[in-house]
Amino acid sequence: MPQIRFMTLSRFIIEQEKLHPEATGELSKLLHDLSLAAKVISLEVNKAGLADILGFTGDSNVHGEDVRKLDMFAHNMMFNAMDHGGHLCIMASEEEEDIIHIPAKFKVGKYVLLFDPLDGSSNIDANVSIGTIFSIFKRITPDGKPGTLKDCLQKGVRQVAAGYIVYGSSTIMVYSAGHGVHGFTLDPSFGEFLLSNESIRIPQKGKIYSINEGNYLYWHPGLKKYIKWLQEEDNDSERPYTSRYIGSMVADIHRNLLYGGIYMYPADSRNPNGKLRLMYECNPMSFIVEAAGGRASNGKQRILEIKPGTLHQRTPIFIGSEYDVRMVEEFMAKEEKTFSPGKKR
Ligand code: AHM
Ligand code: MG
Repeated sequence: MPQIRFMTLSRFIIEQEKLHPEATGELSKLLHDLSLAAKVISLEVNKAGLADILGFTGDSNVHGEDVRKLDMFAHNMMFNAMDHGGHLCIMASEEEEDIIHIPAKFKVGKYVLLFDPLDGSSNIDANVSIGTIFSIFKRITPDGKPGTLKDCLQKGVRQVAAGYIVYGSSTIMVYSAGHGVHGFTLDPSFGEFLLSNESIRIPQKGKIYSINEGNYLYWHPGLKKYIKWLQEEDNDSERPYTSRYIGSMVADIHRNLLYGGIYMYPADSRNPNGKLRLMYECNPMSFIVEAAGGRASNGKQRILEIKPGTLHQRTPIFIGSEYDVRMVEEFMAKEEKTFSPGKKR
């Protein structure tokens, strides 16, 4: 009889923990709680077309964007699943302006959680893949007390774990706690995440580029040249590349992680810092992609080395296969003097 591999996320996390005798098990429990939140959000996303949940709440979030009902549902679900475990001292969410304290009735722990509850939410109503992203740090303020903003504003390189959940044709959770990147697919029939992609490695070079080309006019001249170069024919460097852009960062990066390629959300002459948020989107995705052997930068500097100044700050991002990210950095470096981001032309 063929061997059936029945590795649930919970079992995998416990087995990983055994490899690190110094581990207290707190991070494992935290990841487990996150997977519970993911299951509930997944259920809700999947029935979105049926329930009276599509559309806007009528409010705006801290970025002045309309909040959709599912965004708020996911935000509340994450908070409710994570507030009482005793592992966290503070949280922050893309949907909330300030840091989120652990209610006084619950114990505080040594970890810090930042999350984007539902990324790519402009796609919700069209049934396109969306995702949840999370980033975990250890606190830097003294144990036993409520966490502070200082705990949240750490460089990405200090993350101890990060991950994302894609709600697509199936629901997949991908995480790394620094030892490899692993993917688990949710079996909807019995509600368990099962190991589907062990030790994911991103190809060193890809054939896919993902960027919103509608912004071409406003780009850095080096970026314009790079994209044109990708579209030229050259057998040795396997060009032209293929363009794939869902407009949902988690789904675009998940695909490129598996197949190889580059995802870009650059600065441009209208948006000097690009669009995506360092703490909720860029740091965790960069942690995952680097752990899988890839590269992530803002064009000049490693994303994980950026010192955050504010919770909701944005950064340009170039992320994916090592070779591809290096190439775009080179193209932009050559044209550096001719571009002033934020300056209208
Ligand atoms: P969101 O956090 O408001 O959902 O925005 C983030 C999303 C990313 O998932 C996606 O890659 C990007 O915005 C798409 O932006 P654009 O429509 O400008 O291409
Ligand atoms: Mg987002």
